[in-house]
Amino acid sequence: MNDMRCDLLLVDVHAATMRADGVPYGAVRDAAIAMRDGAIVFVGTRAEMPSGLVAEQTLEAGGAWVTPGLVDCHTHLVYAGNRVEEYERRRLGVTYAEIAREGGGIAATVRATRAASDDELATQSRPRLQALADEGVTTVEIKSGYGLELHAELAQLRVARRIARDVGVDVRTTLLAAHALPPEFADRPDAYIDTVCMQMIPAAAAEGLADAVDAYCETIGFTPAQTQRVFDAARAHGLRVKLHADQLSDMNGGAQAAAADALSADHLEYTSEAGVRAMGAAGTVAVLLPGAFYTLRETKLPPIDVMRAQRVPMAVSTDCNPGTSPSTSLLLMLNMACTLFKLTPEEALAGATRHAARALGLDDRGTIAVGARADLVCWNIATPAELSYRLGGNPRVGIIRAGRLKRWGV
Ligand code: DI6
Ligand code: FE
Repeated sequence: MNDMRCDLLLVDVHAATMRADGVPYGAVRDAAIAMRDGAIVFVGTRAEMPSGLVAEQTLEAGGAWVTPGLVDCHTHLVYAGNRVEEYERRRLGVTYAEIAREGGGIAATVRATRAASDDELATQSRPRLQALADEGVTTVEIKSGYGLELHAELAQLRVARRIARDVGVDVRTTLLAAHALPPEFADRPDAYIDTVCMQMIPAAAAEGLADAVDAYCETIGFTPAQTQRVFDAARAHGLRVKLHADQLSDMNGGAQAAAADALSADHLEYTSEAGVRAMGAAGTVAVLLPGAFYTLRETKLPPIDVMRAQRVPMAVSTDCNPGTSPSTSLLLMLNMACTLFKLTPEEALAGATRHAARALGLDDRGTIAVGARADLVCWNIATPAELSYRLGGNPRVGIIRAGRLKRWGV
């Protein structure tokens, strides 16, 4: 083998590559990973390492485990204020749907978000993104949906991009203007959807501010027909779609997302077997959000066994939002996905790496493989299952972003 140069060489490490190669976690013990120009150029055992490999910098990881950088593929983390009062009321017996009907819930966050300046929004949201990044998230999706009018929606997307630059993570932004009905359009949902389709989607596309479009299809959200109009407008502007589907009731959302060639359908507690089959056939990723299930004290489990049988890729995400999942810990979500949804620890980790990347349409990350983007996290753990075993705690020791050491140690 000819001489091979690399910028960074990671050794004294065990790799959970998360490649679907039949080995649990795609594990490679005593691995070496070489990176050049932001990408992985070699991964294998240290013994297999090309003999002529010359590294600018060698990092001895002290026997740590390394995984792909984590991907949090469903968040609403740009918002102002919080909903702690609503949380207290819910504990006193008022339901999420009742609060929504009274003009609280999402609408309360919309009022606070509209009232905040861009700087305030960034200042309040940045610590949430930083918390995710501290736990090894290197790619995050952030939705709008708390502006519900053109300028406030676009401001949320701009702030999402800005705080991602500040924190040093990759971001994919999603326009979720069809999240709830704003007060100006009370009782006129179709007129609001007109605005979403004819004003907001075109503007977000023209300014290059959105990578995808999402909608909240639910009895307390929008109907399947309104959702379809949003999907059609997104397609007309060259944007892929995602869907908040079947969270509180079966709206046939899984099947509708599949038919629209959606990147993902998310939540899915009430999705029917037919819906899961449609997703399997279309290759739609199922994004599981155990934080919302837990916070709402849901009892209906998403049809995980059917998803497995239909080979639907299952992602796991925080759904970080002020109402139903005020969490900034993707590792805690892995634990909940295992304990509440009965995923295996390996499925949960694939859900925050390989499958989460796919839920964002990103095929250059989510596994440790030659050619993939060199986003890696080193962990002080003895086995990869420890990442979902713990209820809290952060065993992250190091983060490599695009082939460069971003941080090492606490
Ligand atoms: N995602 C959402 O958009 C809503 N539920 C969920 O899981 C809730 C957002 C909110 O209450 O603010
Ligand atoms: Fe959500």
